[in-house]
Amino acid sequence: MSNKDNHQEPSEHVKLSRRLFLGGSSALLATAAAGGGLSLASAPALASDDINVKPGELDEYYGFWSGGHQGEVRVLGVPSMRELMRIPVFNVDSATGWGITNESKRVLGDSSKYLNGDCHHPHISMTDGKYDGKYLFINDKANTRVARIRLDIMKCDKIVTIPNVQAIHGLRLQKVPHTKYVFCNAEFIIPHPNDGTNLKNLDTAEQYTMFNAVDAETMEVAFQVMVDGNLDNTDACYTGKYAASTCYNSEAATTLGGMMREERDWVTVFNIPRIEAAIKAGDFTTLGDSKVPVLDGRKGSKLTRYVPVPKNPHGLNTSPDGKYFIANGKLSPTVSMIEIDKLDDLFDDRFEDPRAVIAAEPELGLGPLHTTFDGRGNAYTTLFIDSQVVKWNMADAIKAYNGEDVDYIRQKLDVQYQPGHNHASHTEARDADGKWLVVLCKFSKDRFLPVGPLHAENDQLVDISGEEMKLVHDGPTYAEPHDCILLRRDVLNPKKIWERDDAFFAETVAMAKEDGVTLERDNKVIRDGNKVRVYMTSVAPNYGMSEFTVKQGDEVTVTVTNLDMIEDVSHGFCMVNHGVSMEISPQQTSSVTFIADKPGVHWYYCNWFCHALHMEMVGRMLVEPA
Ligand code: RUQ
Ligand code: CUA
Ligand code: CA
Repeated sequence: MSNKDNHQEPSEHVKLSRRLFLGGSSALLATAAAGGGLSLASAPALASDDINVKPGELDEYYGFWSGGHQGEVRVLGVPSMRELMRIPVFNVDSATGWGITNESKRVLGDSSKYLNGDCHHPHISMTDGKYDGKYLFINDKANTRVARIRLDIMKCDKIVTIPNVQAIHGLRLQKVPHTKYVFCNAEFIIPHPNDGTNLKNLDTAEQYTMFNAVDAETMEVAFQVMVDGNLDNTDACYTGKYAASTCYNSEAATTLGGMMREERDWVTVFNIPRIEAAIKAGDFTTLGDSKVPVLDGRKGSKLTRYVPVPKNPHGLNTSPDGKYFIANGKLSPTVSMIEIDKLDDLFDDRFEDPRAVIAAEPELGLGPLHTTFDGRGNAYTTLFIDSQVVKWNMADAIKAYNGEDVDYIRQKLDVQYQPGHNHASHTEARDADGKWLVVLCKFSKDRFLPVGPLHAENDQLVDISGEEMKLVHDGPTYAEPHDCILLRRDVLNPKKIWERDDAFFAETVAMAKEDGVTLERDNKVIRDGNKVRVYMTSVAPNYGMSEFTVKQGDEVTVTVTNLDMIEDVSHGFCMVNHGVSMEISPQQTSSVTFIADKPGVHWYYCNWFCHALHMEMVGRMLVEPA
């Protein structure tokens, strides 16, 4: 690892506590296994007592996993860690036809030309600081997008490309009073304008990146704020007033060495009410063709403050008690606790030292990346280089920072290996419940059967309900779930069959209406020049139409409406040799458009197993030669 060579030397405290702990914790486990020593038997029941979710039983939590550069979102049950569903977003999905159907292409909009994505941070909409289960939002670093998933149907319903910036990385939601804004960081500093005109004099060109806010309901970009340095991860507070982002490239460098030059970078704090007031007052500009208000939050602005923290910080996490923004040091063995109560003062012009908002800066170990919480005053930080999760106590860290002789480290747990994010149940909400911790390890090496040079990630499940963290499960996952979020199952009540008036396919329904077609009844072919629209129903194991005829070169749109009312009876539509396939679940309408470029007979078939006669659910498209 390149940053292994460059990290700061750990202090004696870190080295010592790690050594002691490694020895200590294995001894502890051995005695516990032997039934002796520290009595775990008398402790309250651990969450892991019911990790075995038996056949037919349901999990206690939904887990939403980012699919990383695979581009999708996955739904897992926790604690079983069984994968329940995949929600395609920034990828193309052969099974559901995401990226192929007209309904998905409408959501993807102009960006449907991209076949890749890189999503990291799934977050659930909130009301009054608690998950409301309405939407899940996720970033696409690869093509600078933000997507929204409707959790009632578990489909992506909106995607927006953020203008004027490159690479949306950190993404978090306003928590209070509700998720009005999706805050998202553009990571890379680019010249403005970025049209090639200043390539010859980049050194003197104006260059910056921006903090962005997307309106969670309309999914339009509400504002962009120029900053000094770059932007990595972000989070919002529980007052609705502030968001904070880490910056690892305060140097505004373009090389690895340059980005590690300074001992300190910073956390940029954004004052949301001041930003809104500035927009109201017309105190903004726009860039290029975009109408989005762009505000200047660079140093000296009243919209932002820059709090110096050590070195190349990465994760930014708000503690569920609402008290701290925690910036994770990455190249420093520390995390920096920023006291949110002091931020009003920080924005007062008379406030002199921005470092005075630091409540503590505990040393935790090597490569702290992300922190999560149990709602009982403890924090859990991943140590990438040490391959550990460290449990530490926030109040004790503050005491130690103020000179008291207390050990704030509670436990260090080896994980396998090199953890990035970790995430505890309900940890981003006021009701963090401290039961489960998912540790998303980047490397799995020897933990699974070898499957070639490309290895699975390893998402480990840790029971944190007791005093001691307890590793209970190894979960191989495909590239690369940076992050996940756990939601108690009672918060969600997804639909089991579609409603006919669902907005997801409303546009298709409207187009059928224009053709005089009632989707719930009609099987019809409508010719409109060389455009042919084929409308058919499906009821297991039949399509409403077993044959239709078009001419070579026609643009054919097939719209299928599944009239089945029975839960779980999904049909598919696959036109052989045409790259066409899609899902049509009960009461859903799906459509797909393709060119009938080959004369002859072409079978179509149902590709979701729906009935004993599923194989017989077929039809033929006859294409007359031009
Ligand atoms: S951030 S660990 Cu997007 Cu850490 Cu991936
Ligand atoms: Cu319908 Cu298989
Ligand atoms: Ca730096």
